[in-house]
Amino acid sequence: MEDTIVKMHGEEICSMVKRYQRFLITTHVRADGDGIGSEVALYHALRSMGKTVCIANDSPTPQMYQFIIPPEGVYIYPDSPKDRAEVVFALDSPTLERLGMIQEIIPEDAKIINVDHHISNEYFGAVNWVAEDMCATGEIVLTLLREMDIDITPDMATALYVAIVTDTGRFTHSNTTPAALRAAAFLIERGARHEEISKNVYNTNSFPLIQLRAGAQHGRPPRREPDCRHLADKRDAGEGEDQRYRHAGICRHSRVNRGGDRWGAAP
Ligand SMILES: [Mn+2]
Repeated sequence: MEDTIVKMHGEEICSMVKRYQRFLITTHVRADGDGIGSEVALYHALRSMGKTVCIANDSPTPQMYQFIIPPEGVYIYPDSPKDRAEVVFALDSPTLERLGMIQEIIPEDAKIINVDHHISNEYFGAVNWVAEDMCATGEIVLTLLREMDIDITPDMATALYVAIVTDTGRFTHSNTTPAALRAAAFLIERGARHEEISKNVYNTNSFPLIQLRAGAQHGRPPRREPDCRHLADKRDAGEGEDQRYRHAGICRHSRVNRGGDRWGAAP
């Protein structure tokens, strides 16, 4: 992304952050690694600036991402913060509707800052930083924090690494750009705990998922749909057995992820 565009967005958001005190951060329904990682990094950054900030989401945090959730926790609808937010950061969400029930708790007079990399983004914010060339919203948030001269701590770096590693499919999707790899390298320099990420996000399987994988190896159809919300947006995929395997990440095929469309190249 061109330096002038980065500067323009950086300055615009920076001046909003300076002007206001109370912030709410949210992401799309069935939050994924990019949405949650981006939220958590921005949360730590705003707190380091002395802001009042909370995260509120439509859907529960999948177990695999719990390890990056700050000790203060996140609100899951209908739980919602008492403080009225002046500014709402909507992260990784192409439309307002994709925020789900969180739309209900956004104060009418709140300014929305829309930060996203989906090609389908509807520019619904008062400020919109939509960068389709970035591999993940986490890459945009990292660029923003660097523009704002935030000292990137190991907690922020870990959250942003989760965002990038999950949205690039562990650096295998077509959005694994040189910039994505540079961002990942920078985050490890800043203390991203990548071994902890691998353990939590990729090497800890739920029992139903293990059963499903075992069944797939022996050519047996899955008996019931596993809870694999974290792996794909089911609304983007069709129905049927193949899809259920696919949700579990079992199918081997080249994946395209342009703006989060991770099943674009499915056979
Ligand atoms: Mn994303």
